[in-house]
This record gives sequence, C-alpha cells and structure tokens, in this order.
Amino acid sequence: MKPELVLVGPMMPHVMEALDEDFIVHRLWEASDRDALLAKAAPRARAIGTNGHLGASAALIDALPKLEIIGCYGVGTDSIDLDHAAARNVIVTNTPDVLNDDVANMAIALLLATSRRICEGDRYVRSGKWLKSNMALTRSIRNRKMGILGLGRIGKSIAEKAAVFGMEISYHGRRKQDDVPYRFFDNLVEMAQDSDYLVAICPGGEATNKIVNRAVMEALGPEGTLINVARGSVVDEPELVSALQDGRLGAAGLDVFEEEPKVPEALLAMDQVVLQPHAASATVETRHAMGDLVVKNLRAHFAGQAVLTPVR
Ligand code: NAP
Ligand code: 8YV
Repeated sequence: MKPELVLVGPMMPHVMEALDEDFIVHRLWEASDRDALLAKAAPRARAIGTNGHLGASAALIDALPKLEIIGCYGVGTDSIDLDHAAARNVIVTNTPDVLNDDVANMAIALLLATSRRICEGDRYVRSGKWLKSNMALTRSIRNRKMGILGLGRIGKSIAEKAAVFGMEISYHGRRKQDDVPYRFFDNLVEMAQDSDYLVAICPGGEATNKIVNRAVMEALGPEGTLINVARGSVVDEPELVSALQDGRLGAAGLDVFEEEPKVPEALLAMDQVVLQPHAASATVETRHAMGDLVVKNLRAHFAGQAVLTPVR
C-alpha cells in the first residue's frame, strides 16, 4: 500500500509524476473544501509536500495526526512552523545548495541591472527617447563595496561572483566566520554605512523581521543600492518606498516582497527600481534539481533511510 501525502500546491510535472508513482497524493490546492480533504486524508496521510510560499502551519500539521515528514520545495522554511513540527516529531526537509548558483546569479543580475540601469535603458530605446538624446551615464561596480546580510550557502556564492567583478566584500551575520576572507561587521547599520550595495540573503522569520529598517537604508544612503533576494519580511517595505521616493536611498533590486504577489504601487513607477517576481531560483535546471531533492528526501524516509537534507 502506497503511503499517503498531502500536496499543498502544484509542483513541476516530473515531480508530480514521481510523487504519483510512490504515493497516494491528495491535491490540497484543487480541493473546493480544504477541511473536507484534510479530514479524508487525516487517518492515513504521513507526508506533506509544500513550498517556501505556502509552507505548513501548526493547524495544517495538527490536521494530520499520522504526519511524519514535510518536504519543502525551497531552502527557506520561514513559512513552516518548525517548532510545532519538532514538537510533533515531524521531520522537515528543504532544498539547500542545488539553488545557490542561480539565486546568486539573480543577485548579480539585479546588481548589474540597477547599477547599469539595464531596464531603464531598454525602456529608453523602446520609447524612442534615444532618438532625441543619449541616456545619462550609469555606475561601474568595479572597486565598489558590497555588504552581504547573511553569508551562508547562497551569500558565499554571491561573494565569490561579486569578487570576480572587482568588488570589495563584507558581511553581517550573528557571528564572525573564521574561514572567509571578507570583513565582518557585527552591526548592520555600520556595514550599510560602509557599503555601496547591500545584498540581503539571510532567512526570513521573526529574528530578521524588518532588519533592513530606516536606519539601515539611510546608512546605505542616496548613492546606495539595496538588493533583496532573501524574503520580503526582511525589509521594512513602507520605509523602503519612502526612502526611494525621498532620494534617501539611491536604488533597489527586488526579487521578494512582503505580500507576494502584491508589490507596492509606488515602486512600479520608479526608474531606479528593478523588480522580479520571486524568480531567483526559477530556472528549468534549478527547479528540476529542487524537485528531485524533494522526491529523494520523501523516498528515503519511506524506505526507512535517513533523509538527505533535514532542516535543523
Ligand atoms: P544559509 O546557508 O542558512 O545562510 C543563511 C545566512 O544568514 C547565514 O550565514 C546566517 O549566518 C545568516 N543569518 C541567519 N540568521 C540571521 C540573523 N538573525 N541576522 C543576520 N544574519 C542571519 O541559507 P541559504 O541557503 O544561503 O538561504 C538563505 C535564504 O535565502 C533562505 O532562507 C531564503 O529565505 C532565501 N532564498 C530566497 C530565494 C529567492 O527565490 N529569492 C531562493 C533561495 C533562498 P549566522 O548564522 O552567522 O547568523
Ligand atoms: C522558491 C525560495 O521560489 O528556496 C527558497 O527559499 O524562496 C525559492 O527558491 C520557493 O521556495 C518556491 O516557492
């Protein structure tokens, strides 16, 4: 008898096929009555498949008394109630490392797009403005300073790539790392003060909620740029909008937002802002690898083996 799994949202077709092979899958997002589907699955469902956006609340975990494992399609687990899962002895897995390269590439793409004003240049050509005059000069990134908030797996990949462009790297986190060649700041405002670009790539959740606040943005300053590929919750979004409006912050490259897929209206009209629809890991190759890892973790667990990438 196949184990039963509640799938919170759709995954790539090859992942769904693989899950269908090994599990009886309850498709929660398709249910007109979620509670009824959960009540039907409850006596037997031993797994949840979810993603970083949909997560797994304490209520969802409690709706499934036989739950053993949650497989998250994504590395960030801030939308999963990890404490509650631990209290219920439920294993949580995520998809670390396989997405480092593409997420770091998105940070670099946003860095170049904001400094070289790529999207504005594109609009300049399309609108015919170039026929009347040349666009204003942009900024080089060589010899400029990047402060990384969260020098973890992805942060380190961003640092390596930025170093190739000739940038000077520093980082802020809860502790100094002895095995990296970058300058450590134990104070985020001080790092922002010292940086031309601040790249946020730490986890979301309570500990980092609005950690990029007004003081940090003002320290970054009118010539400074904020790149956020972490979580929308990490940045005080109303303060970001007003800092950009007032020119207290120079520019922003944003992949993530507080209330996705909603984006503050004011940002849409700003030429100094480059926006992405939470797409940093969204390449065919990386999403494929993430999906494979979700399946491998679930298969390992139900084969009586240790999971590959447990959280905590
Ligand atoms: P990771 O390896 O765990 O690295 C996280 C880093 O953040 C660590 O260096 C950690 O350093 C630092 N950190 C943790 N808590 C902190 C705090 N309270 N204050 C300051 N720094 C803190 O994680 P990762 O795999 O690089 O992923 C990082 C995050 O990126 C994910 O959690 C996710 O939210 C986000 N992400 C976004 C996308 C996207 O599509 N935009 C894709 C993938 C990941 P210390 O332990 O020294 O503090
Ligand atoms: C995914 C992410 O887009 O891994 C993460 O933390 O934010 C992204 O890779 C997301 O988890 C899919 O919903």
